[in-house]
Amino acid sequence: MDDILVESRDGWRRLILNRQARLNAVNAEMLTRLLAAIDAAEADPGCRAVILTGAGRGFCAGQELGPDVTPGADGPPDLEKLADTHHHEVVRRMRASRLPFICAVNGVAAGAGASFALAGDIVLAARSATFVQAFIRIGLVPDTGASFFLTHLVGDARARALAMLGDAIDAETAERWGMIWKAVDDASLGSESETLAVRLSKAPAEALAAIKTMFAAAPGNTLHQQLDLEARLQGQAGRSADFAEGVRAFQEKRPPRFGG
Ligand code: T3D
Repeated sequence: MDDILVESRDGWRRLILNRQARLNAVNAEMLTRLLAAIDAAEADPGCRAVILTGAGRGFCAGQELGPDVTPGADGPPDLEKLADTHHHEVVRRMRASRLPFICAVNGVAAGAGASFALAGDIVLAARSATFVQAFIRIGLVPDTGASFFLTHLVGDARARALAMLGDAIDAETAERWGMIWKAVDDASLGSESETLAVRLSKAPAEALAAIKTMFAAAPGNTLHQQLDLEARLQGQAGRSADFAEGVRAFQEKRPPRFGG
């Protein structure tokens, strides 16, 4: 199957959702292949950053409204199991990964597709892209982390309205609301996301992984707990070869060459 395309570059990979006729809506088999692609990137010591994007005019239209979720003779589908073993596993692995994930949202991101986009560490979106909490339109509730991401990114008032109304918002609104890092011209999404991937692939990898760890912990921590965590992770960073190189490069007035 070619519904998950993987492009390997020097220091980074691009994972492309590729079911263009359905705006890259996902099903269990496709998500299994996406999970395998994430694992392969994680296992490759030469890979230091990942871009997740969609082919064609959509980023991802969420769960495929097809056989996986259509009530049949056996009764309704088990969405709890499907979410837990597939959609939610993608978010768990993106967030637990040592690798920085750049989501390059090239078009509509709906339902779980919007959640995959927001699970990225840095989210760029083409100006023509839209984000739709489509769940309510079909009688479902936000999942794949949507209620968590939205609450933290845009605040309770906007999160509730987006979830309850299911209205689409455009990339510039998403940027203004702090839901994403940046809206960029459609034509430059590819090059801007690649520039970021190259930059992150040359950044201190251990420090990037530690930043992921501390931001993952922050929402559940008190200030004092977070200070303790920051001290521990800073201690770890302070023992790294990248820190030694960073200080040396500063003193020698040259660009650092991080290899950690
Ligand atoms: O267990 C679990 O947790 C399950 C997981 C649930 C999480 C979810 O993701 S629930 C939400 C599922 N997704 C949706 O409800 C979105 C459905 N799609 C739409 O509402 C619209 O397609 C969009 C707003 C995304 C885009 O609209 P538009 O007008 O730009 O495109 P379109 O014409 O509607 O779609 C183009 C084609 O893609 C079309 O096929 P056709 O008619 O040309 O043959 C359409 O049927 C297909 N498509 C779009 N989304 C899906 C889809 N096919 C199957 N499943 C889809 N989700």
